[in-house]
Amino acid sequence: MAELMTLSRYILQRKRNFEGATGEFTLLLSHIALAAKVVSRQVAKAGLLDVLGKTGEENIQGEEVKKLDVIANDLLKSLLNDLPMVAAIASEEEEDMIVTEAGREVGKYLVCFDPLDGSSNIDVDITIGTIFSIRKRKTAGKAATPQDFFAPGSEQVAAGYALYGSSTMFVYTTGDGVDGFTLDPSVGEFVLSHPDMRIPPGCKCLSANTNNRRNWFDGTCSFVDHVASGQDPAFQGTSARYVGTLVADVHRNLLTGGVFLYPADKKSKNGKLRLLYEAHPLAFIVEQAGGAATDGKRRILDIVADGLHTRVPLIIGNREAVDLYGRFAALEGG
Ligand code: AHM
Ligand code: MG
Repeated sequence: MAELMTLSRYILQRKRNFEGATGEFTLLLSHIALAAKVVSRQVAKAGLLDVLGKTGEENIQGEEVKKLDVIANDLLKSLLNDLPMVAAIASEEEEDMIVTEAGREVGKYLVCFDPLDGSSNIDVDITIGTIFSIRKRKTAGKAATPQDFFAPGSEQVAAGYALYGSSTMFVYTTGDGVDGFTLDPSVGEFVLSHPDMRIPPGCKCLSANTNNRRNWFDGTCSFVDHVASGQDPAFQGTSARYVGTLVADVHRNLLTGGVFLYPADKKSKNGKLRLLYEAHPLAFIVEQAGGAATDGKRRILDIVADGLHTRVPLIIGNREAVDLYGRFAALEGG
Protein backbone atom coordinates (compact mmCIF):
# COMPACT_ATOMS: atom_id res chain seq x y z
CA MET A 1 0.00 0.00 0.00
CA ALA A 2 1.27 3.48 -0.89
CA GLU A 3 2.47 5.52 2.08
CA LEU A 4 -0.32 7.65 3.58
CA MET A 5 1.33 11.03 4.07
CA THR A 6 -1.18 12.96 6.12
CA LEU A 7 -0.89 16.68 6.79
CA SER A 8 -0.02 16.07 10.45
CA ARG A 9 2.73 13.57 9.59
CA TYR A 10 4.07 15.90 6.95
CA ILE A 11 4.25 18.90 9.29
CA LEU A 12 5.91 16.78 11.97
CA GLN A 13 8.53 15.46 9.54
CA ARG A 14 9.30 18.99 8.38
CA LYS A 15 9.49 20.19 11.97
CA ARG A 16 12.32 17.77 12.63
CA ASN A 17 14.39 19.70 10.08
CA PHE A 18 14.21 22.89 12.16
CA GLU A 19 16.47 23.10 15.14
CA GLY A 20 14.73 24.49 18.19
CA ALA A 21 11.22 23.96 16.80
CA THR A 22 8.84 23.77 19.75
CA GLY A 23 5.84 22.17 18.09
CA GLU A 24 3.73 25.30 18.64
CA PHE A 25 3.52 26.06 14.94
CA THR A 26 2.57 22.44 14.22
CA LEU A 27 -0.28 22.70 16.70
CA LEU A 28 -1.44 26.00 15.22
CA LEU A 29 -1.50 24.66 11.67
CA SER A 30 -3.31 21.50 12.81
CA HIS A 31 -6.04 23.65 14.38
CA ILE A 32 -6.52 25.60 11.17
CA ALA A 33 -6.72 22.31 9.26
CA LEU A 34 -9.29 21.07 11.79
CA ALA A 35 -11.38 24.18 11.21
CA ALA A 36 -11.16 23.54 7.45
CA LYS A 37 -12.46 19.99 7.92
CA VAL A 38 -15.41 21.20 9.98
CA VAL A 39 -16.25 23.98 7.52
CA SER A 40 -15.96 21.49 4.67
CA ARG A 41 -18.51 19.25 6.39
CA GLN A 42 -20.88 22.20 6.91
CA VAL A 43 -20.47 23.34 3.30
CA ALA A 44 -21.10 19.83 1.95
CA LYS A 45 -24.36 19.54 3.89
CA ALA A 46 -25.34 23.21 3.66
CA GLY A 47 -28.57 22.64 1.72
CA LEU A 48 -29.75 20.21 4.42
CA LEU A 49 -28.78 22.15 7.53
CA ASP A 50 -30.58 25.46 7.01
CA VAL A 51 -27.25 27.27 6.90
CA LEU A 52 -27.69 28.79 3.44
CA GLY A 53 -28.82 32.37 3.01
CA LYS A 54 -28.19 35.71 4.63
CA THR A 55 -28.08 36.68 8.27
CA GLY A 56 -29.61 40.06 7.46
CA GLU A 57 -26.46 41.82 8.73
CA GLU A 58 -23.66 43.65 6.92
CA ASN A 59 -19.98 43.22 7.72
CA ILE A 60 -17.34 45.93 8.10
CA GLN A 61 -16.89 45.87 4.31
CA GLY A 62 -20.58 46.77 3.84
CA GLU A 63 -21.23 43.32 2.36
CA GLU A 64 -24.10 40.99 3.21
CA VAL A 65 -23.12 38.41 5.78
CA LYS A 66 -24.17 34.83 4.95
CA LYS A 67 -24.92 32.27 7.65
CA LEU A 68 -21.97 30.14 6.58
CA ASP A 69 -19.65 33.19 6.84
CA VAL A 70 -20.63 33.44 10.49
CA ILE A 71 -20.24 29.71 11.16
CA ALA A 72 -16.74 29.62 9.64
CA ASN A 73 -15.71 32.84 11.39
CA ASP A 74 -16.94 31.71 14.82
CA LEU A 75 -15.30 28.33 14.47
CA LEU A 76 -11.88 29.77 13.61
CA LYS A 77 -12.17 32.35 16.39
CA SER A 78 -13.02 29.79 19.04
CA LEU A 79 -10.32 27.30 17.98
CA LEU A 80 -7.59 29.96 17.82
CA ASN A 81 -8.70 31.71 21.00
CA ASP A 82 -7.67 28.63 23.01
CA LEU A 83 -4.12 28.43 21.66
CA PRO A 84 -1.47 30.03 23.86
CA MET A 85 0.90 30.56 20.94
CA VAL A 86 -1.62 32.86 19.21
CA ALA A 87 -1.48 36.46 20.49
CA ALA A 88 -4.21 37.95 18.31
CA ILE A 89 -6.38 37.29 15.30
CA ALA A 90 -7.85 39.50 12.60
CA SER A 91 -10.74 38.38 10.41
CA GLU A 92 -12.24 39.84 7.28
CA GLU A 93 -15.60 39.57 9.02
CA GLU A 94 -14.60 41.48 12.17
CA GLU A 95 -14.17 45.22 12.47
CA ASP A 96 -11.44 45.00 15.12
CA MET A 97 -8.68 42.53 15.83
CA ILE A 98 -9.22 40.11 18.69
CA VAL A 99 -6.68 39.57 21.44
CA THR A 100 -6.91 35.91 22.37
CA GLU A 101 -7.52 34.73 25.91
CA ALA A 102 -4.83 32.08 26.06
CA GLY A 103 -2.08 33.94 24.19
CA ARG A 104 -2.74 37.58 25.12
CA GLU A 105 0.76 38.13 26.53
CA VAL A 106 2.71 35.00 25.69
CA GLY A 107 1.53 34.29 22.16
CA LYS A 108 4.09 34.82 19.45
CA TYR A 109 1.87 34.39 16.38
CA LEU A 110 -0.69 36.66 14.72
CA VAL A 111 -3.25 35.01 12.48
CA CYS A 112 -5.32 36.73 9.77
CA PHE A 113 -8.10 34.96 7.89
CA ASP A 114 -10.90 35.29 5.40
CA PRO A 115 -13.20 32.63 6.88
CA LEU A 116 -15.21 32.06 3.69
CA ASP A 117 -13.89 33.63 0.54
CA GLY A 118 -16.38 33.80 -2.33
CA SER A 119 -19.42 34.48 -0.13
CA SER A 120 -21.58 35.37 -3.13
CA ASN A 121 -21.10 31.80 -4.39
CA ILE A 122 -22.23 30.05 -1.20
CA ASP A 123 -25.90 29.74 -2.07
CA VAL A 124 -25.29 28.52 -5.62
CA ASP A 125 -23.03 25.58 -4.83
CA ILE A 126 -19.88 27.06 -6.38
CA THR A 127 -16.42 26.54 -4.89
CA ILE A 128 -15.58 28.69 -1.85
CA GLY A 129 -12.58 28.66 0.46
CA THR A 130 -10.84 29.78 3.65
CA ILE A 131 -7.62 31.81 3.40
CA PHE A 132 -5.13 32.29 6.27
CA SER A 133 -1.88 34.09 6.99
CA ILE A 134 0.46 33.63 9.96
CA ARG A 135 3.03 36.17 11.18
CA LYS A 136 5.32 36.40 14.17
CA ARG A 137 4.80 39.50 16.23
CA LYS A 138 7.76 41.68 17.12
CA THR A 139 6.39 42.94 20.42
CA ALA A 140 6.05 40.66 23.44
CA GLY A 141 4.82 40.64 27.01
CA LYS A 142 1.72 42.75 26.37
CA ALA A 143 -1.50 42.55 24.40
CA ALA A 144 -1.02 42.92 20.63
CA THR A 145 -2.30 46.03 18.84
CA PRO A 146 -3.38 46.51 15.20
CA GLN A 147 0.08 47.97 14.51
CA ASP A 148 1.51 44.49 15.02
CA PHE A 149 -0.30 43.44 11.82
CA PHE A 150 1.07 46.33 9.76
CA ALA A 151 4.18 44.72 8.28
CA PRO A 152 5.21 43.63 4.77
CA GLY A 153 3.74 40.38 3.49
CA SER A 154 7.28 39.08 3.10
CA GLU A 155 7.32 38.73 6.90
CA GLN A 156 4.58 36.07 6.89
CA VAL A 157 5.88 32.79 8.28
CA ALA A 158 3.13 30.75 6.66
CA ALA A 159 0.05 31.17 4.51
CA GLY A 160 -2.47 28.83 3.02
CA TYR A 161 -6.00 28.08 2.06
CA ALA A 162 -8.65 25.41 2.17
CA LEU A 163 -10.77 25.00 -0.92
CA TYR A 164 -14.24 23.47 -0.72
CA GLY A 165 -14.62 22.25 -4.29
CA SER A 166 -15.23 18.90 -5.97
CA SER A 167 -12.85 17.71 -3.26
CA THR A 168 -11.62 19.67 -0.26
CA MET A 169 -7.99 20.74 -0.49
CA PHE A 170 -5.55 22.31 1.96
CA VAL A 171 -2.64 24.17 0.38
CA TYR A 172 0.08 25.92 2.37
CA THR A 173 3.57 27.33 2.35
CA THR A 174 6.08 28.12 5.06
CA GLY A 175 8.40 29.82 2.58
CA ASP A 176 9.94 26.59 1.35
CA GLY A 177 7.69 25.69 -1.58
CA VAL A 178 3.98 24.95 -1.68
CA ASP A 179 2.29 21.63 -0.89
CA GLY A 180 -1.29 20.60 -1.48
CA PHE A 181 -3.34 18.00 0.44
CA THR A 182 -6.71 16.49 -0.43
CA LEU A 183 -9.22 15.56 2.25
CA ASP A 184 -9.89 11.83 2.29
CA PRO A 185 -13.38 11.82 3.82
CA SER A 186 -13.17 8.13 4.67
CA VAL A 187 -10.35 8.73 7.18
CA GLY A 188 -11.02 12.42 7.85
CA GLU A 189 -7.43 13.39 7.04
CA PHE A 190 -5.76 15.68 4.53
CA VAL A 191 -3.44 13.51 2.45
CA LEU A 192 -0.49 14.83 0.43
CA SER A 193 -1.67 14.88 -3.19
CA HIS A 194 0.14 17.85 -4.76
CA PRO A 195 3.73 17.99 -3.44
CA ASP A 196 5.89 20.98 -4.43
CA MET A 197 3.28 22.81 -6.51
CA ARG A 198 4.75 24.97 -9.29
CA ILE A 199 2.74 27.24 -11.55
CA PRO A 200 3.24 25.83 -15.05
CA PRO A 201 4.63 28.11 -17.78
CA GLY A 202 2.13 29.50 -20.26
CA CYS A 203 -1.04 31.38 -19.44
CA LYS A 204 -4.02 29.12 -19.95
CA CYS A 205 -6.49 31.34 -18.10
CA LEU A 206 -7.24 35.02 -17.85
CA SER A 207 -9.48 35.69 -14.85
CA ALA A 208 -11.14 39.08 -14.44
CA ASN A 209 -14.62 40.50 -13.96
CA THR A 210 -14.78 42.00 -17.45
CA ASN A 211 -18.05 43.73 -16.64
CA ASN A 212 -15.94 46.21 -14.70
CA ARG A 213 -14.30 47.23 -17.96
CA ARG A 214 -16.32 50.44 -18.12
CA ASN A 215 -14.37 51.63 -15.07
CA TRP A 216 -10.96 50.19 -15.95
CA PHE A 217 -7.99 52.39 -16.78
CA ASP A 218 -6.66 52.17 -20.33
CA GLY A 219 -3.69 49.99 -19.35
CA THR A 220 -5.98 47.24 -18.03
CA CYS A 221 -8.17 47.37 -21.17
CA SER A 222 -5.10 47.23 -23.43
CA PHE A 223 -3.66 44.27 -21.51
CA VAL A 224 -6.90 42.30 -21.75
CA ASP A 225 -7.24 43.19 -25.46
CA HIS A 226 -3.63 42.13 -26.05
CA VAL A 227 -4.29 38.73 -24.46
CA ALA A 228 -7.50 38.28 -26.50
CA SER A 229 -5.93 39.42 -29.79
CA GLY A 230 -4.19 36.09 -30.35
CA GLN A 231 -1.19 38.01 -31.76
CA ASP A 232 1.17 37.22 -28.87
CA PRO A 233 2.30 33.56 -28.96
CA ALA A 234 2.42 33.65 -25.13
CA PHE A 235 -1.39 33.95 -25.01
CA GLN A 236 -2.47 31.82 -27.94
CA GLY A 237 -3.94 29.10 -25.74
CA THR A 238 -5.52 31.48 -23.21
CA SER A 239 -9.21 31.22 -22.26
CA ALA A 240 -11.32 33.44 -20.02
CA ARG A 241 -12.14 31.74 -16.70
CA TYR A 242 -13.67 33.58 -13.72
CA VAL A 243 -15.28 31.82 -10.76
CA GLY A 244 -15.76 34.97 -8.68
CA THR A 245 -14.15 33.22 -5.71
CA LEU A 246 -10.61 34.60 -5.56
CA VAL A 247 -9.08 31.55 -3.93
CA ALA A 248 -10.67 29.21 -6.50
CA ASP A 249 -9.51 31.36 -9.41
CA VAL A 250 -5.98 31.53 -7.99
CA HIS A 251 -5.93 27.79 -7.25
CA ARG A 252 -7.01 26.88 -10.78
CA ASN A 253 -4.42 29.22 -12.29
CA LEU A 254 -1.78 27.73 -9.99
CA LEU A 255 -2.53 24.30 -11.43
CA THR A 256 -2.97 25.28 -15.08
CA GLY A 257 -1.03 28.55 -15.48
CA GLY A 258 -2.91 31.82 -15.72
CA VAL A 259 -3.34 35.35 -14.43
CA PHE A 260 -6.06 36.82 -12.20
CA LEU A 261 -6.76 40.56 -12.07
CA TYR A 262 -8.82 42.70 -9.77
CA PRO A 263 -7.19 45.99 -10.66
CA ALA A 264 -7.47 49.56 -9.48
CA ASP A 265 -10.15 51.31 -11.50
CA LYS A 266 -11.80 54.73 -11.82
CA LYS A 267 -14.32 53.89 -9.10
CA SER A 268 -12.07 52.00 -6.68
CA LYS A 269 -8.50 53.19 -6.69
CA ASN A 270 -7.53 50.43 -4.27
CA GLY A 271 -9.42 47.65 -6.03
CA LYS A 272 -11.67 45.37 -4.01
CA LEU A 273 -9.56 42.72 -2.34
CA ARG A 274 -8.13 42.89 1.14
CA LEU A 275 -4.39 43.00 1.73
CA LEU A 276 -4.18 41.10 5.03
CA TYR A 277 -6.81 38.42 4.39
CA GLU A 278 -6.48 37.78 0.66
CA ALA A 279 -3.61 39.46 -1.20
CA HIS A 280 -0.71 38.85 1.22
CA PRO A 281 -1.37 35.13 1.79
CA LEU A 282 -2.11 34.32 -1.86
CA ALA A 283 0.88 36.35 -3.06
CA PHE A 284 3.14 34.39 -0.68
CA ILE A 285 1.81 31.10 -2.05
CA VAL A 286 1.98 32.08 -5.71
CA GLU A 287 5.52 33.46 -5.37
CA GLN A 288 6.58 30.27 -3.63
CA ALA A 289 5.13 28.35 -6.59
CA GLY A 290 7.23 30.40 -9.04
CA GLY A 291 4.66 33.07 -9.94
CA ALA A 292 4.28 36.75 -9.09
CA ALA A 293 1.77 39.18 -7.55
CA THR A 294 1.67 42.97 -7.82
CA ASP A 295 -0.79 45.84 -7.47
CA GLY A 296 0.16 46.79 -11.04
CA LYS A 297 3.31 48.56 -9.86
CA ARG A 298 4.54 47.20 -6.53
CA ARG A 299 5.19 43.67 -5.35
CA ILE A 300 2.28 42.74 -3.07
CA LEU A 301 4.62 41.24 -0.45
CA ASP A 302 6.37 44.64 -0.07
CA ILE A 303 3.14 46.50 0.72
CA VAL A 304 2.30 47.34 4.34
CA ALA A 305 -1.33 47.69 5.42
CA ASP A 306 -2.37 50.96 7.06
CA GLY A 307 -5.57 49.48 8.42
CA LEU A 308 -6.87 46.01 9.20
CA HIS A 309 -9.17 46.19 6.17
CA THR A 310 -6.86 47.93 3.68
CA ARG A 311 -7.76 47.04 0.12
CA VAL A 312 -5.29 46.59 -2.71
CA PRO A 313 -5.40 46.04 -6.48
CA LEU A 314 -4.25 42.50 -7.24
CA ILE A 315 -2.60 41.07 -10.36
CA ILE A 316 -1.46 37.51 -9.62
CA GLY A 317 -0.29 34.46 -11.56
CA ASN A 318 2.42 33.60 -14.10
CA ARG A 319 5.34 35.99 -13.71
CA GLU A 320 5.52 36.87 -17.44
CA ALA A 321 1.83 37.83 -17.57
CA VAL A 322 2.02 39.85 -14.33
CA ASP A 323 5.11 41.69 -15.63
CA LEU A 324 3.41 42.40 -18.95
CA TYR A 325 0.38 43.83 -17.13
CA GLY A 326 2.79 46.11 -15.26
CA ARG A 327 4.25 47.39 -18.54
CA PHE A 328 0.77 48.24 -19.91
CA ALA A 329 -0.17 49.88 -16.61
CA ALA A 330 3.01 51.98 -16.57
CA LEU A 331 2.28 53.29 -20.08
CA GLU A 332 -1.48 53.79 -19.90
CA GLY A 333 -2.52 53.51 -16.26
CA GLY A 334 -3.86 50.54 -14.36
P1 AHM B 1 -15.53 37.84 -0.13
O1 AHM B 1 -14.25 37.58 0.59
O2 AHM B 1 -16.49 38.64 0.70
O3 AHM B 1 -16.17 36.63 -0.69
O4 AHM B 1 -15.23 38.87 -1.39
C1 AHM B 1 -14.14 38.70 -2.23
C2 AHM B 1 -14.55 38.09 -3.54
C3 AHM B 1 -13.40 37.32 -4.14
O5 AHM B 1 -13.42 36.00 -3.72
C4 AHM B 1 -13.67 37.43 -5.62
O6 AHM B 1 -12.50 37.33 -6.40
C5 AHM B 1 -14.28 38.79 -5.74
O7 AHM B 1 -14.84 39.10 -4.48
C6 AHM B 1 -15.36 38.83 -6.78
O8 AHM B 1 -15.81 40.12 -6.92
P2 AHM B 1 -16.82 40.54 -8.10
O9 AHM B 1 -18.11 39.91 -7.74
O10 AHM B 1 -16.83 42.03 -8.03
O11 AHM B 1 -16.26 40.03 -9.39
MG1 MG C 1 -12.56 37.03 0.35
